[in-house]
Amino acid sequence: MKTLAERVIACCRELATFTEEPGSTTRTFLSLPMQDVHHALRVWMERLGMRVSVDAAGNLRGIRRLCASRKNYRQASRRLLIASHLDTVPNAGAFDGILGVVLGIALVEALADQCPDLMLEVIGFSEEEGVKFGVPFIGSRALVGTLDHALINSGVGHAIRAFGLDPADIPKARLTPDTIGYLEFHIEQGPVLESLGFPLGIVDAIAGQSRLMFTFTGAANHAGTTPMNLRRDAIAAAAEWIGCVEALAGNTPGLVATTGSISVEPNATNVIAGLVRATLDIRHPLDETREAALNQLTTSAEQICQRRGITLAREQRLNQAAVSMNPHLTGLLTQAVTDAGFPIHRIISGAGHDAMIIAPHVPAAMLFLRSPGGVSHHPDESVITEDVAAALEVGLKFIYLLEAAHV
Ligand code: HGY
Ligand code: MN
Ligand code: MN
Repeated sequence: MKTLAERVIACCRELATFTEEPGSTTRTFLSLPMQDVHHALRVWMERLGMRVSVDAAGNLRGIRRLCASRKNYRQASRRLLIASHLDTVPNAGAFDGILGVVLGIALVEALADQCPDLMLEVIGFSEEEGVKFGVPFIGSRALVGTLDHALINSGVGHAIRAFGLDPADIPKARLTPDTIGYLEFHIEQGPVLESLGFPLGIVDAIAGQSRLMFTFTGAANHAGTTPMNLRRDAIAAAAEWIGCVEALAGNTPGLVATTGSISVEPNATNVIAGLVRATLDIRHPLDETREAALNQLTTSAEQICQRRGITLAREQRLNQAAVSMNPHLTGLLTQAVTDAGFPIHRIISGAGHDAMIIAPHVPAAMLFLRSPGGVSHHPDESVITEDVAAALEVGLKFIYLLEAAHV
């Protein structure tokens, strides 16, 4: 299994070179480098006898239906999805998302001429991070029918057509009734497994998250002639609010809140800023805590703006509830980890994943691999070969436990 694990890592690292930004890894929704990723994975999947397609949301889909070694092998009547995302954040690492897709294909190869009575479908989702349009989970939402028309009629539809696909076909991407389970392998993207010295973690739930844009509109003016008490400085207002964001999250156990992007107009040294757009990404395992914190930060922004004569606008871009993984499937995954001889650690994911979109519709389970240095969304993101081999071993055991279980 170690050789296959080495090939998985080498494949992820090669795919990381398919990028919009030479010298770093940036691959957004249906960008040109995504064509290269599709081609590379299609070659591998077709060599394994998988039937490969790209659905209208740009998801790459490979199905293993038949089994060469069993001539009278009837087509499996139950389908297991093994999936994750192919897009990345800007200046990303080589494993976030893509590792889960490549591991799915490697599992099909590891099965070789074995014939579990399960159809395996490996899916590489087209968009999970939400970088290009500020809206995440476009690929997986197509499977559960929550891609709204406003989104499709916006730039998303244009990008789909530019990729050679037809948005009118998106309904054909929906989950099929024979789907009995969803399994997502993913790097932990945090320090917990490394701190324990464990290769793998079993996800119990994925924290809920809200993503918003706050716009602070003041008055641009001359930096040299405008007295301090006569200013409506948008940067000063946003900066005061961002301090509140950090303070609230620092004082609320389990809450994380981030302003990851900020833009300024007119953005000149000698001009008082007239407008600031600041994003907010806020997450917590409990929805009521996240929502209460978001309300408190909205009130803080309103109070700061009123005092400073600034106009505030707030645009919600994502309001994703926390999602628990399926207890039965997670139990099988736990059994598979135990049978493979690895320690068990149950974990809540602070990062969002496609599994949270699929889980309300299909029993879903997630297996984390250790993130050395706890680093992710960064070029230093990595995995350990032995952990990848462990994930493959667990994946094979999980497939047979699922086949045997009455789901
Ligand atoms: O941002 C996240 O939670 C994930 O990396 N998409
Ligand atoms: Mn990510
Ligand atoms: Mn991810």
